[in-house]
Amino acid sequence: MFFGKITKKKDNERVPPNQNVTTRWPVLHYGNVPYYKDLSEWDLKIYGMVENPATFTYEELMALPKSSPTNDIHCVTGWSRLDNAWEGVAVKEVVKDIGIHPLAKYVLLHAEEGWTTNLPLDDFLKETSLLAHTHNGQSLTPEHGYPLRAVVPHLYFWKSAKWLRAIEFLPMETPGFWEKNGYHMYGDPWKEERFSWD
Ligand SMILES: Nc1nc2c(c(=O)[nH]1)N[C@H]1C(S)=C(S)[C@@H](COP(=O)(O)O)O[C@H]1N2
Ligand SMILES: [Mo]
Repeated sequence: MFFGKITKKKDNERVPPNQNVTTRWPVLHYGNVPYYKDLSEWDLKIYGMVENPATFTYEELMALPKSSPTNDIHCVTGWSRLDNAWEGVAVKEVVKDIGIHPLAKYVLLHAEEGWTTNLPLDDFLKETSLLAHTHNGQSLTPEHGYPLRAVVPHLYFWKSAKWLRAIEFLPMETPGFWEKNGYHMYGDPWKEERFSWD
């Protein structure tokens, strides 16, 4: 595990409790990094409680209106990284024509190799939720989620699935990979919702 240069927690409003600011960008995940040579083999599926299930090619996603938010990320292991400039497509744009069923209340994000994470629908649909392909002007590296990762900055960073391949809309909350292994179902860094017993 590599945390880079860690500076002492800043006593200001941007850093949640018991987080340390790093200027490096640690790589953290379970499982293998996928290496894509050819994005014609890649797609993003949207399914579950929706009227119009969809499969996007990379090109189709890139044709949607672009967003370039800057935000802070907070990993449950204790590092925070401030002022990340992302480029991608806002979740709101991606789901615009999907026809989300009124009884859909949660989403499960599916990544490569069956890795998953869950979050409430309203959190996923927040203005700030993004599907990102670029970080600080550089295409995401394979280690950080190339070609596409979720960025849900108001929750701990494990909810920001790297190598995103599908979005499933659900009526009930279904724990994802880390949530099944004791991480919190919601994961608010400001309330330190790290583990399910917190
Ligand atoms: N597909 C996938 N996405 C994942 C993970 C993972 O194991 N697999 N780990 C999460 C965790 S715990 C963190 S802290 C961030 C780390 O992202 P980074 O490696 O780009 O810093 O990715 C999240 N997204
Ligand atoms: Mo994490």
